[in-house]
Amino acid sequence: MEKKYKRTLVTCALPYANGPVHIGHLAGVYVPGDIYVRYLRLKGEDVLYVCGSDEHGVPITIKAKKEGVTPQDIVDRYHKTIKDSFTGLGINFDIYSRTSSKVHEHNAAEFFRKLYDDDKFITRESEQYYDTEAKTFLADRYITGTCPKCGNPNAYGDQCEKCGSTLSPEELIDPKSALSGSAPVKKKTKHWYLPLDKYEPWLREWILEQHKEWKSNVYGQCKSWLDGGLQPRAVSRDLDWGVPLPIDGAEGKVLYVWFDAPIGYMSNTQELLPQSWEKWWKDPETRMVHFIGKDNIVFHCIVFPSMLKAYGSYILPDNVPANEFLNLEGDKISTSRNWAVWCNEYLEQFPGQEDVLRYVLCANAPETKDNDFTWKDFQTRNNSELVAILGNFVNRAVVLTGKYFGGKVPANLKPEAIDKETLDSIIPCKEAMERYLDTFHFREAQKEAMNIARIGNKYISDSEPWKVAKTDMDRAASILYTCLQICADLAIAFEPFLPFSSGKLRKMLRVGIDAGFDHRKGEGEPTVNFYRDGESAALHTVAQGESPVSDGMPVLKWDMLGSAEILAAGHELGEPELLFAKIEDSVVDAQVERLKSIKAEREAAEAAKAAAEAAKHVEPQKDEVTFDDFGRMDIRTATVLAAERVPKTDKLLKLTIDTGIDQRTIVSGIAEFYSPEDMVGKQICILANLAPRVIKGIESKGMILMAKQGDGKMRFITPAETLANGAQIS
Ligand code: B3M
Ligand code: ZN
Repeated sequence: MEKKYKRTLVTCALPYANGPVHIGHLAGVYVPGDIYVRYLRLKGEDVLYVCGSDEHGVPITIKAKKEGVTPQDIVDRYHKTIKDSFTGLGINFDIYSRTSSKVHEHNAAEFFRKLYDDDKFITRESEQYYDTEAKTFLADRYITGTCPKCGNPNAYGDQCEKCGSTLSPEELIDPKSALSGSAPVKKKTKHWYLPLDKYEPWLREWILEQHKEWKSNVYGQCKSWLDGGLQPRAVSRDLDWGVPLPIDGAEGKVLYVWFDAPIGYMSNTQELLPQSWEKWWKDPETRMVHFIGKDNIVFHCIVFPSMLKAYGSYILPDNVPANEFLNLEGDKISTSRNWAVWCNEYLEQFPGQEDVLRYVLCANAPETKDNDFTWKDFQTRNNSELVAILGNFVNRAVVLTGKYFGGKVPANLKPEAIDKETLDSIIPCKEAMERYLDTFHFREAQKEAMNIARIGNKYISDSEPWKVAKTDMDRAASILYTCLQICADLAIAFEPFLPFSSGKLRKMLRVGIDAGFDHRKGEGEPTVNFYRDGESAALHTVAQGESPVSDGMPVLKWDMLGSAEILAAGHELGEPELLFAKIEDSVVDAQVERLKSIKAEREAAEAAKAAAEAAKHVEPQKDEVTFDDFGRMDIRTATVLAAERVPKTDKLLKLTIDTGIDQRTIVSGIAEFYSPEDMVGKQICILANLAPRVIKGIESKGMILMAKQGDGKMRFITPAETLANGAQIS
């Protein structure tokens, strides 16, 4: 029997305040977190929902350096951008604070100090990379180099963004300082370490035995970390931006950002509830759930719990439903490459369509594996699901009620079996939604909510009240009475997913919503119910004990979903309005064009950088040859007719070419630079009278002339204009 908790504390990963949030952050962390909180509140549970900006860490100092401003300037700018984005998308935290706050600095220092006084750390002298030009030690993120796992030349000392590997600076190939670009040197420095290895037996028991219910991607990553053997982890850094170590002999050192950031969840809680925060962090009747991305699993399942265990008296996370990564148009989202849909830009370009993005990101959420966002899918889901099913059904039900029954819920004058069968068929959808939402399967839960709209749409299309009304108004009354019950079901079912549209729907139905306890009021027992009035998304609180019904507006609760009657006959409706608008091709084409130009600009910049790089390494000239030596080489133009990879090789292409003299086969080592599709139809230059050779069992007659520059890439040579095949090159 699952333990029943008094309250739930939900945290969302603190976004680094070094840039705006993008759709990958939303899909991975913030939309799922918001859906879950709204659902729990709808069920009347007491939930606290906290987040804030993660304002330390090296990416911020790197950006500040690049822009010639202070780290505080950077975090002030992006803290506001991020906070506004969450508000704009209906991600309604009880508090969204920041780790540069005084409360947090005190908290993080105190947390460290207690572990220090309790002898929970070990110290180590280590050789750290030091930049002799910038005269500073280099934290992991300040070191870039080639990833040993995937060859990404721009990997960081702690992580490769391309393949997601966690790295250490020593693993990087050809490490460089991100400050001066120089090759760093090793220098002795002392740091404090949390001996994670000492917590391994306890972590094995706590995670692998007591939390088998965690998502497989989370459980699996924890298991592989534990099976790999935990190492002591440094909790201090040689940096001047962060929480200074509160001990003597640590001048110039700050807390490692991943030590201080999770304590930020606690600081957020304390800032909001200075008197009662401890019941959220120390009372075993509180359940804590962390919403994060997969690259944060080790910090939330291994490091932070070990810190809490070492400190003592704190609760531990009950679940950490981490999502995988979202890609954009088939490519990894990347802040540095501006390959992203930025939330703040979306809100500017798609006013009133916040829910469309929430819906599409939930529908494509990378819950068990990386997934992809495309603008075409965004348009299709909006037009064929939100507009054509949900919006269309609600609009027909409300407009027809206005037309035939003066905008009031008609009496159920002439019911038929199909009416009750239809309403009863919503109950399995509700039950499925509960199973999915309770286990953090939000994609499937949202599909079930849309199935309720499908049920309504089918019922109204089959029942045709607009025709029945011509001959049997009592039957039309029962049909629309049934439709309006389904509309109320939809206002409940979609509240967690589409808060803006559900608000609009409630305005049309003139109903409120029980969204649980509101901790934004701060201390003491919060107001029990609040609801959104028809006119705004502002939350009204109804004093405790007062009837939750106000102005005749019934208040919806989760357990009313699937009831036989939610809206009584005679209940007055508000004005109909369209919930969603069709998105035209031109709108998404413009977004796709934006990404294409970003990609083109980046590729041009990378090519220019590669060429500049290449220009630095020109191979010395070979030994002299005579004119006669050259005269014996027969160099011709030729065209590639067909191309294929040579099986079991990475580098070879088999090309069928037209030399103007004949058609022949050449095997060439260019497969790592060109695909077969790249080569077909291209005019190339060949050394035609090279003695034939058998390569991997294929007779190769001749050789393609290729240019190789300093970046190591090979490029074939093609005439400035298309020539006849067989043209002699001399
Ligand atoms: N700032 C987010 C990231 O790794 C990181 C989360 C901290 S949660 C305590 O992108
Ligand atoms: Zn890599």
